[in-house]
Parts: sequence; C-alpha cells; structure tokens
Amino acid sequence: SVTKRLDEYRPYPFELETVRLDFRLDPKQTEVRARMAFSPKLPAATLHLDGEELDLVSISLDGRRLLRDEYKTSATGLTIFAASLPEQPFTLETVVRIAPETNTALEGLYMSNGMYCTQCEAEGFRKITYYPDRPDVMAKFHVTITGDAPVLLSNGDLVAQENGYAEWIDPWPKPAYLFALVAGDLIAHSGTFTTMSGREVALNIWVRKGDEDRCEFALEALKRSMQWDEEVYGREYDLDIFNIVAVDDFNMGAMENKGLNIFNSKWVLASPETATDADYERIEGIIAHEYFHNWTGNRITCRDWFQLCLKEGLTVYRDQCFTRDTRLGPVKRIDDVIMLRARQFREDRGPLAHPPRPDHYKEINNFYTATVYEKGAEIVGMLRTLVGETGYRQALDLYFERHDGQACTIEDWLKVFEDSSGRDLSQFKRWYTDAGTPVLRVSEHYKDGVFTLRFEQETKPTPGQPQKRPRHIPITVGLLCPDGDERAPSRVLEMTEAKQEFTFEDLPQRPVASILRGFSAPVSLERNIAPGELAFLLAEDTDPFNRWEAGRQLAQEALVAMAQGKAAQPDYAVALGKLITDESAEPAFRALCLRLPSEDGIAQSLHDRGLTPDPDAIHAAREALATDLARNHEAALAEIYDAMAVPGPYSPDPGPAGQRALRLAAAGLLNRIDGGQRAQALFESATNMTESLGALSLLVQAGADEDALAAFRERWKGDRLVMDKWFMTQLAACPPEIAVERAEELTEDPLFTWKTPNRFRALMAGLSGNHAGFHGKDGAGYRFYADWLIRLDPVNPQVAARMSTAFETWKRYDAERQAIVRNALERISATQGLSRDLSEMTARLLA
Ligand code: BAL
Ligand code: ZN
Repeated sequence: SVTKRLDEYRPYPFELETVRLDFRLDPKQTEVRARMAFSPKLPAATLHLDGEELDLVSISLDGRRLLRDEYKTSATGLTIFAASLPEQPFTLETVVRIAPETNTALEGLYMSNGMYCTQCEAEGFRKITYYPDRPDVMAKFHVTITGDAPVLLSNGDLVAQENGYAEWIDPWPKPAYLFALVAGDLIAHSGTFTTMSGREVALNIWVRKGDEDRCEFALEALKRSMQWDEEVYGREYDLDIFNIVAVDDFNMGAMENKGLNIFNSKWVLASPETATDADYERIEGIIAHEYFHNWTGNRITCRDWFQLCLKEGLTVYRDQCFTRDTRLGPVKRIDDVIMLRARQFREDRGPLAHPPRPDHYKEINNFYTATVYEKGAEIVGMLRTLVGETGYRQALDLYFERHDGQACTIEDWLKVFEDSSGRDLSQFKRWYTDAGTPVLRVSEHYKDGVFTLRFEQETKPTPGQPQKRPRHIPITVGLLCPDGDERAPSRVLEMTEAKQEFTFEDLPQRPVASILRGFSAPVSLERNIAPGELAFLLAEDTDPFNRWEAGRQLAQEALVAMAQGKAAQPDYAVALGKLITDESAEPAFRALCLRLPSEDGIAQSLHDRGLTPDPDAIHAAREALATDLARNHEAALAEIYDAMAVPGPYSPDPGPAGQRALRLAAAGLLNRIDGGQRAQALFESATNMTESLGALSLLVQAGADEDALAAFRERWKGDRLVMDKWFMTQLAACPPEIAVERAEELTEDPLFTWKTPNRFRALMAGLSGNHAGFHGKDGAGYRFYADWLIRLDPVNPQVAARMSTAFETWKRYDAERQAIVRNALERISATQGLSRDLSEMTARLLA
C-alpha cells in the first residue's frame, strides 16, 4: 500500500462551497444522494473524489447523466476526466448505496444496537459517499434524513422535522471528517446554556432508554466547559443546539463532529454505583475536550492529517488546563505526567517512535497516538512557558483572529507565536518534527557563592532519524535553602545548545536545586543526586510536582536495585513515612505518593541503564517493597484507612475523591499483610463503584477473589460498562502466573462479545497491563494476544492495529522472549488479507 508524504501536499484543484446530502436509511441498503457545487480553481484539472466500498447507482453533472467513458471508478475513488468538466462552476450529483448493518469496522455509517451512527475521522466519510475526503476541503452541509427512527440527527441546526424525516443545515463550512449522522430510538437528557453574548443554546445528551439517569454529570461538565472556554479563551459557542450521543460500539473515546459530538458511552454515562472517581474525572475531561474542539479543530482545522497534533495537542492541552482549574491543579499535572511517561515516553523509546508531526504514513489511523496527543499538549505548554501568560493569550487571540475558517499547519501555529511575541521559534519547531525524548543530564557545582547548573542534552536515534539536533528546552528551576525556604522565585532557563550552563550568584550557602519544576519540558532528567537530597525535596519542595517527583525517584531507585537482587536504600520508606502522615498535604497528593512506579516503568528504567529487565524479578521487587512499606508504616496506614472513610452520599468532587484514593492506596499496601481483610470488608460494604472496584482489585491481587468475582458478575452482568471493568480488573491485578490462563478462560465467557471494541480492549488491555503475566517466559501471553489480533483484524482493523502497541517494548527483553515476539509478529504480518492498519503496525514493530 501507498506511503503518503507531507512534502507531497497539493491543494485541491476545486472549490467546494456547498454539499447537499439526502439519506434514505436502511440497514442493508442505505441510499446516499450527494449534490456538490464545485468551482474549478485550476484549468483542465481532473476531479478526484475519494470513495471506498460504495455501490454507485448514478452520476450526473449539471443534470446530465455522465457516460461510462467520462469517468472511472476504482477501489479508492471516482475520477471524472477533465474533458467532461466545464470551466465554470458545476454541480455533480451522485447516488450510492451502502450497507451499515454489515459495517463491523465502525468507520463510516454503521449500526450499534439497532441505531445508526457515523465515525468519519480520519477518512471514514469516503465510506459514505464519493467526496474529496480531505480536511482542507471545507463546505457547508445541508442534510436530509429519511428513516424509520424517532430521532434523526446531523450537524448544525434542525430546520425541518416530521415523522421519519429531518433536515439539518450547518452554517459553518467544515471538512467531511466532522460530518455526523445518528438515527435511532434515543432519549434526551436536556438543559440549556446561555452564552456570553446572551444566546440560549439547547443542550441534549442522547442515550438509549434506561441510561437517561446517568447523564447529569456529563451535562453539567458540558456547561462548565462552555463557561470555561468563554472565560479563559474568549470562545463562544456558535450554533443554537449542541447534541451529544452515547454509542456502545465506538472505536475511539469520542468524536468532535460539529454540533453533534458522538461519544463512546463509557465516557458519558456515570452514576455513583457504576462509575469510579477516575471515570468521573475522565468523563469531565473528555466532554471538555470534544467541546473545545469546536474552536480548536472545527473552526480552525488541519490542512492535512500530518498536522493532526495542531488540533489534538492544543485541545488536549486545553482540556488538561480545564481540569487543573476545576479540580486539584498539581494533582492533575502529576497524573498527566504519569500518563505521558507510561505511554508517550514508552512509544518514543521503541520502534513506533514518530514525531508529533509525522512526515509520512500509510494509515493515518495509526497516528492517533500519545505522541500526537500528549506530547503535542506538552509542546503547547512549553510555548506558554516561553512566552508567558499574557504572551500565550495574545498568541491564541491572534490564532483565532487570523485563521478562523481555515485549514492550517504547524507552521501557521508557530507563526502566530512568533508574530505576537517577536521570538524566533525555528529551533523550537524541532519538537514537532523530531521524534524521541531528550535525555537531559545535569551536574551541580557550588563555589564562592556561585551555584552552577551544567546541562547536557542528548536524544537517541529513532526510526528514520539517526541524527538528532539540540532542542530548545525550557527548564524551570527553583533553589531551596537548607531550611526549605525559596532562595528566589522560580526561573525559566532556556537551553538551546547541546551543552549549556547557568549560574546563580550571591548564594551564601549551597542551595538544593529543584529542577524541571512542573515538568516544564517532556525530557528524561538524569541527575546524580543523593537520596538525602531527594528526601529533602520530598519533604520541603514548594513545587508540588517536584515534591512528588522526588518520592517517585526514590521509589524507582529502590525498585531498580531490588529487581537486580540488591538491597534497597531505606530512604524511601523513611521519607514516605513523613509524608503520609503530613496532614497539610492533600489526600489526593498523598495517594499519588503512595503509588509505586509501574512494573512497565521499572522495566524501562532498567533498560535505560543498559540492563535486561526480568519481569518476574520486577514483580517480586514491587511486591516486596509494598510489603516492606506496609510493615514499616502499618499503624499510620491503618489510621489513614480509618480516617479517610467518606461518610454520606457519594460525590465525585475532588475532595472526597482524593480521600477515597488515599484510603484505597493505604488499603493496597496493607493488603499485603492483612490477608485481604480490609479489602473483603470494603467489598461487602461498598456503596459506590470506586470502593467496590478498588476492593475487588485488591481481592484479585491477594488471590482471594473467587466469591467476589462471582458476586460482582452476578450483580452487574446486565451492565456493559461495569462488565468491562470486571474483565479488565481481574486480568490486570491477578498474580502473573495465572494471567494468561485466566484470559483464555474469559474469552469463553458468553459475555466476552469480542466484536464490541470496549469489551475486546478491556480483556486485552487487562492482560497486557499485567506486566509479568503478559511477558511470561513461556511466551503464552504473546501468542494469545497475537491470535486475537489476527482474529479481530478482518472485523475491526482500527482496533486491532491500536492494540498491537502492546508489543512496542519487545526489544527491551531477553533473546528468548524476543524470539517469541518476533515469531508472533511475523505470523500476524504473514496473515492473508491483513488490513493496511495492522500490516503497517507490524512492519514498524518488526523494523
Ligand atoms: N478527533 C478524534 C477524537 C478526539 O481526539 O477528540
Ligand atoms: Zn481530540
């Protein structure tokens, strides 16, 4: 299949101002009539429309049927020869038929539980009708829907409606990937929002009957998002109606279609009995994310798919800031960095590493990655650090003013920062074009009142980029006196060279440096620092991120030593003891400090030090450290466990959620020494899903789960979202030696409806999240996983390809494991009729 390249971009040779789409819905044979008003921009151009899996019924130009020799169709589209095209504007009309019922790939128009819905990003619209399916072609859509369903939705404003018929006009030009249609027997949970200019917007969350009492939280989150975007970015909503639809079968988390967001029901529906605190927070974040796309993505979109992080990086950054503002800012920042390291740093170190703006791809769906999203967000954060608060707001104002209604590039984006701040960002741009996580080494020197930080940066080669250039890195630094006071306000050091030093003068005493505060750049900091200094930072740093980071580093050092059979320094246990009883620290923050680094993270850390990680030794080390901590701090942890019980009715607010998190973290450690006693009691008394699932997970970990798993299943077997948790948790948390066997058994469970993406992901991610289980020496985990990817691929290539990233770390491990993975990947890659999605992934994984 064909590789697409950034430097091959050519503008579309026609202007497409309006499109009229008439749908006659039928599960087996939906008819789509499209009328497109084109104006040629270049003389004698042929007209190419994308189209896949379409049954062409008719095609006419300005009312005249085209003859067979005036156009040609292929597996990828429809071409009308230049000789048949007038030089003046013309209208092309096509009629095609499609079969939503048999569309299991969930791209284009498909069906989920009897309801019709669409997913068009990135290139799904071409499975609905022939069209220039590229984001730089922006047109006004006018849609009619005829179908046997009480609710018929599309983008924009509803202009006419009667039984089985609806007509929608979207006044805002948009690319086809933002088109959406939904039809079904749905019920709305509704509200209103009055915008800053006083317009009233109707808000609806459409769900299946029975789910309507789980929508209130999402509705309120939507209102908070609308308000925040007005206050912080000056952005007002621009239609009279905003619809959200919850769908059970969905490849992504959610989709920002103009005025008609479609959500994976997992990220809308919430009730205390069925959703955890983490779910609530994530729902709020995703609702905000999709809403914020209305300006960063929809009003200003991408010129081509190479620019995906233009909208995604910025919108993730915006949703992260929204959550920081509405919940506990420092805790959110730490959570985001944990995620970034677990997913993006991991991606950047392996065979799938790519720049936030890739310059080639075969299947764009394979680039909806942590690098494009989360690293893209870090880059926006760095820009803000470099130009400052006011500078950032000025740049964004200019971005909206200059580019509203356009399809833009990363160059356009950086130019608004350059023009508004007067800075040269040409070196900074490497963050977008170069892959890999820079390693930042620092050494500290103190003499005659002068403190010097010497930095060195190095980025390892990544696929296709053997040579790396120095990046422009903002390093926020604070200096602490030995008594914990700040010496001076935090300073942003701007590193642009491969080696660079910065000095701080007039210091009567050697300070303790707090480096990379707030994680001011997505780099891997290497610092030769004494455990005592880390313990000091954990106790005293005024930057909450670095306070947590010091603890994490102590834990990581202990685990890395233990995984090699060495004794751990006692510093971590001692320092942590002080922190967990520090009642001036937020419970949510303390909970994060009690969370040990993941086994995958320890494996990475060992690999970074040139060692081969042994998954069993890592698991044993982590268990041993947890047991040690429990023994050392038993009384304090038990006290926390009792004190952090949250009485009264459930609230997902950050306060009580933080208490529950701390309580569960304490129970998690104590679970190693109390024989699962607290977990059992909590499981039986739980009044919400956070406690219930938290306790279940601990029982699974303790191997005392048989009754609890059965009871949980019995209670929730009719609830698809809760059952996903049941599948996932018992695989992620169980002792590694039984993980694969359990996964095999679970695939036999009648509730394992593997064609539903959420269920498939729950089981597979549960297994791959069990580090020592998935990477078991006998290779059973690898084989099992590969078998299922092969099975899913013909049904849903996008999900199969996405899940193949479980193999991205395979080169870290020993030769025996590598041989088994290689074999598994080669087996996938040799499968007859493998999708473009999965074959690109396996080729990259094997390269
Ligand atoms: N655009 C795809 C889903 C999202 O990032 O919002
Ligand atoms: Zn997005």
